[in-house]
Amino acid sequence: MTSQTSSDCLFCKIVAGEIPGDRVAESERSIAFRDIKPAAPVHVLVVPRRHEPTVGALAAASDVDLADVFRLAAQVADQEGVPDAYRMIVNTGSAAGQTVFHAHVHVLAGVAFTEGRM
Ligand code: D5M
Repeated sequence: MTSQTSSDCLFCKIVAGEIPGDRVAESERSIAFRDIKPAAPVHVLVVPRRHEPTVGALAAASDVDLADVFRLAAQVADQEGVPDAYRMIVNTGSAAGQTVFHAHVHVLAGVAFTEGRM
């Protein structure tokens, strides 16, 4: 099911085209757009069209939508010319830095990832 939305959700509004997003890729189930506050030269958010508050909730709700988000994220890395030099980040919960409660994966590239694993 891909039609679930939340009327007060920012990313649902970008999915619906009600507010602008700098889209770089999309699939039947997911869209990818540039982060409005980029933390790296490449900083794209990949979100399911379906509204779920976290990636964990998405995983519990739909294997297909979860897989599609990660497939599109890898496609974005290819398109951006960094197929083997990118990082995916998922924040879950405000204590971990999540600010938008619609599942999303950050795709980051273009910086030297020299600091350990976090
Ligand atoms: O990441 C949420 C991210 O969403 C954060 O990096 C800013 C970004 N953001 C917020 N509003 C917009 C719009 N309108 N377009 C594009 N990107 C946006 P989190 O993991 O929840 O901290």
